[in-house]
Amino acid sequence: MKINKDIDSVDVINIKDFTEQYLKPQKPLLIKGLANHYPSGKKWTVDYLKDVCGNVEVELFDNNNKKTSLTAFTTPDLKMKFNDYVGLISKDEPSNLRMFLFNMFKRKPELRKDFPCPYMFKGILGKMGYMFFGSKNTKVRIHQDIDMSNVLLTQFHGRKRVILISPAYSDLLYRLPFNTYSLVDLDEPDYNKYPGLAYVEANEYILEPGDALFMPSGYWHYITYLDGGFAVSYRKIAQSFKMKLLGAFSLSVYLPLDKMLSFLFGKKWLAKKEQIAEKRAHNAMIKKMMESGYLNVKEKRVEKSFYSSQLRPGHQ
Ligand SMILES: O=C(O)CCC(=O)C(=O)O
Repeated sequence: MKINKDIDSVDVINIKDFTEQYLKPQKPLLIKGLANHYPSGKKWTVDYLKDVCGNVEVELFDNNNKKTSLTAFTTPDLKMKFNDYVGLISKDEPSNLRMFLFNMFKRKPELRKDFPCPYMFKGILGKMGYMFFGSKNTKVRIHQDIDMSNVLLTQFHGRKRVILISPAYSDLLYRLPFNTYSLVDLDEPDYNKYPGLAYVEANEYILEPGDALFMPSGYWHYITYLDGGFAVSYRKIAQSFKMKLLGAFSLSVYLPLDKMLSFLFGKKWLAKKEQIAEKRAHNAMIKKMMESGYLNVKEKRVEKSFYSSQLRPGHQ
């Protein structure tokens, strides 16, 4: 896998340039210090949020819950008062509990005044701001957002490493069918099990407090909390008809179907999905090899050992 650290980054950008150069071509962008242009930039310390939201009951996801590897995270593992949760993750020991996609603005609408939807993301989803919290070393598994919307993730406290990968690599990432996540481990890519990863190109971003990352629709993201911290995301409906349709379909058909089949068949259904993902990755690799001249049409049928042992462009 090739990781590109030379990424597009700006301090300020006007709406026209953002739309023409990033939103329309669906190109990721790091906007340094965006939060500092809003009252939240200075105001939103962890203590301030504890004062405002302390009694709110928040929904938490447990990274150690093995059951969630079978399908998408949609049901929280537990609920807790915000103050208790922050107390827990502020301790020195790591915590596996994450606050994920929590609509804090619904519970505390006054917070929205401090950080309204940034100008470049205004639209019908602009009222929905979601909060994410985690402790140091927390990992957010690699996934695409199920509704396929564009995302603007703004960091307020702590640093975060984000690996972004274009949806063009979905097959080579072994995307599970009926789903928007993959079982590959990007920290320790297993090229024998997942040889397609050798063809994947990713961008790496380090978000500092105040920074915002534009993640175009369908972009895969894998996140590591370098420090304990929190962020807020705003969303904007996908640009293309194809992504809009995929988002609507994923939410209304694929997700319920996958949940039902996971409930009925558990690991057997997961194994079937993995088998389909492997087949798709195999076909995508053949295509890549043919495009680069490694293979001609007659050699189209190759053994897995061939590509796993010989072809690792940009392999780290
Ligand atoms: O920052 C996080 O914890 C996760 C963010 C994320 O996955 C998202 O915005 O879709």
